[in-house]
Amino acid sequence: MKLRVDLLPHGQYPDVVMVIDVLRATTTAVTYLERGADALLLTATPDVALGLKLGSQSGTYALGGERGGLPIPGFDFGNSPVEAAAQNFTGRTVVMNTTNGTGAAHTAAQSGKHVFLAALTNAHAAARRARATATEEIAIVCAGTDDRVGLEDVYAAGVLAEYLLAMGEFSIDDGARIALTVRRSGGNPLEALGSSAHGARLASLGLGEDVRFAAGLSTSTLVPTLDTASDPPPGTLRFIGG
Ligand code: 3SL
Ligand code: MG
Repeated sequence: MKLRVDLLPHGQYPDVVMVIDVLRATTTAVTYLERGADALLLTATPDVALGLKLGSQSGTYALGGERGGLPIPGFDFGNSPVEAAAQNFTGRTVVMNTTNGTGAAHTAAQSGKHVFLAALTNAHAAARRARATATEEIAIVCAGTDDRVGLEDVYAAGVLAEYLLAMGEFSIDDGARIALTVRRSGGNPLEALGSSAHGARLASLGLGEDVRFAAGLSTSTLVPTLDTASDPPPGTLRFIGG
């Protein structure tokens, strides 16, 4: 079995792919499902999300997302796991659009056979699911920030790689070796996330509690899973809890 870590999204994914945007999109996605959401629709653009809401009965969709870390005008929520954890989304579908994380999921879904969203909060469950599903390769794809590598995502990829290596034999690529090195030298999750450029930026926006939340290790067993059995609205990917 091959284990590969892409420090930024690119390329083809023939088998299992786990998308990571620890700060904050995939952490928030896990939280929406934890808080009862029926499903998540990750949109290609904010306008797709706003259009869905306009064309639906009030209350069907809750819109969550950000630009520059701040809520998008017309959306109901930002991209905050702390905010999401304080809500109850039972019976609602959450529609998400974020700067990097939702786009990384769209890139992965172009070729990936099985697509999961991973964060530190669901790291052990995501690794277990990937190991149980893969037949050939597990790819861990870091979203990064604006086409630049993010320390927080590479650190989380290293955590996932550690879990996977404890579950069986893998041949690993250089990306996985880099992620493991970052994990082993990066301190604890809060130190790693807090010292990243994006962690510092969120703290400067008064969103340091989100960084703390995102550093929680394996606190959830929910693994957002791309639903390939149903046809989602155009321009969206549908993830359900698994
Ligand atoms: O880039 C993204 O998709 C976001 O997760 C960034 S932020 O942490 O919400 O600013
Ligand atoms: Mg990020």
